[in-house]
Amino acid sequence: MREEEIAGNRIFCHLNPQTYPNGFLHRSHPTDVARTEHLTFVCQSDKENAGPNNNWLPPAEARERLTKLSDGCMRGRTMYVLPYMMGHPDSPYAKACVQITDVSYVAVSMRIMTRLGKFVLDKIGNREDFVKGLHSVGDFDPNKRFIMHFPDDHLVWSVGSGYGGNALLGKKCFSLRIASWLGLQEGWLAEHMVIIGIEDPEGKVTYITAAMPSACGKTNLAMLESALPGYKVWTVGDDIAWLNVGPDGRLWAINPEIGMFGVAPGTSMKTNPNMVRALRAGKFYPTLFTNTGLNVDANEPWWEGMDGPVPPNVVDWQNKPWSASQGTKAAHPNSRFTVSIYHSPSLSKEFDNPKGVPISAVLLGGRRTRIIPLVVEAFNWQHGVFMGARSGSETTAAAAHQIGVLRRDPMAMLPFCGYNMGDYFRHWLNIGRRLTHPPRIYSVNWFRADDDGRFLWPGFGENIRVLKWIIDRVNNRVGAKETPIGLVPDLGDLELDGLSIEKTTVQELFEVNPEEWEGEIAEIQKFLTQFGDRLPREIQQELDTKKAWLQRARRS
Ligand code: OXD
Ligand code: MN
Repeated sequence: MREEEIAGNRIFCHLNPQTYPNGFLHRSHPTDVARTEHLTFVCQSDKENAGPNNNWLPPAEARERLTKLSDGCMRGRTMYVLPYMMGHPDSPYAKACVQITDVSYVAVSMRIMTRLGKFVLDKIGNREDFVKGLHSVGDFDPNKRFIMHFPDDHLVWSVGSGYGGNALLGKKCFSLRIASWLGLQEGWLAEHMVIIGIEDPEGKVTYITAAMPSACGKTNLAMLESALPGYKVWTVGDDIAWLNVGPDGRLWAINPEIGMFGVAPGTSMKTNPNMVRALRAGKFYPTLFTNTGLNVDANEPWWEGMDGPVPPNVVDWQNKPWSASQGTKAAHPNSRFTVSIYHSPSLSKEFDNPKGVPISAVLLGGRRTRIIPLVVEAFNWQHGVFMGARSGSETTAAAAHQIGVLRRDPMAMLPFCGYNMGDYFRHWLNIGRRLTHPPRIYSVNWFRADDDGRFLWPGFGENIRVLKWIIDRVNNRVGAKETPIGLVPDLGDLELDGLSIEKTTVQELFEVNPEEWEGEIAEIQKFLTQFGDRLPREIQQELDTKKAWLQRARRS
């Protein structure tokens, strides 16, 4: 099927220019709506270097397969050549790349997401060391879909999918999978993290990063509108952070992207008012809405969780008439917007600083309805790396798999680490040794629920209360209480004024129950054992400390 024929529609449909200036609706092929991890391969020359966390093929065999699938695939189509930089062109941490694609949607999306233009070709000149991306949708056949990475050749080759995470090769494929491998060799980290500055009432801005799996609220956190007077969150990045040890021994972060590719359903004035404003800004770049529903009378995108009543005349993401009584969703659960970060009213003035921003705290989170407290500070860097290694999350619609099951997802990087995660934990430990002023590490969880499945914590703008405690900690303004799993707030230090929350609920948010931790620790051990002798001894030590605590708890 040709690109122009998807769902019998135009590629881009103009939306209402008054309410969504420069806004376009795009509908994808109906089988092509999320990342396909089972078709994503990291073709390291040595299988052990890919690790149990990646699908692997010998590079020569992978190339042969792709060559066959790609033979003639662009015939009769338009080929777009996209030279782009990940990172500000003046940044010592930026990288030059070129992607070719046969899809206009991909070309336009890359224009929004990356610093793209002829200047990159001039920068590359005769050099060979740029990252290469080959992309074609072929005939959209899911049986002929592969996203293959060749870390040694700095090459990504993707066929059969036009979905963002599979096709915008600067994003997951390069800025995480290939970049994490480059980072291992060059001594830096490529992470699935938000970067924000938190301004306190004295005007001091403290920068933090936060790793969370896909569709767990990273973008909402990145653009958070504070519920506490005097506090303000400034957006530097909503998905990817490249972290380097600076000459001053601190950790410095840049966001290599200039756009946001976020989940639409649930986005509203309550959950992310700054995003609602950004989506309607339409200033410099177009804004794309992919697989949302359409409010036909207003010619506006529509999704579940949007403010206001359900409009009377809606078509769903496949352009079929829809009504709420049908019991289906109008917007695909992984429908997305692609929007320039420059449209965000919360954009940090440091966003284009080539040096990046200095990081004082690293948050590691996931969607856990049980066991994991609202916030826990690690005792030290090594303990923090263990917290990241043990992280898990209940799965969402961002990737094609069963939804709502717990999977371990260390540092939210399981689908994105371009090499063996045992080596990745070791790399984190090594980076920590080079930091003379390391950021503190925190485990966070906005999603703990009671026995009836109701969330205990309100989340969204109220998360500033947790961020306030964290910046108070890193600025040495408050103490903390020790538990066997780390440091938690003295409840008097957690700002709860103006929030209607029961004291018992707050206690429940921080409950550390050894009986529940028994199963958790056993599962973590099972997960980590798969890395065999690549698992650093330090991580096993941390796990053994937890086991010793449980043993003591059992005896008493
Ligand atoms: C994303 C993802 O698109 O993590 O950012 O799936
Ligand atoms: Mn992501």
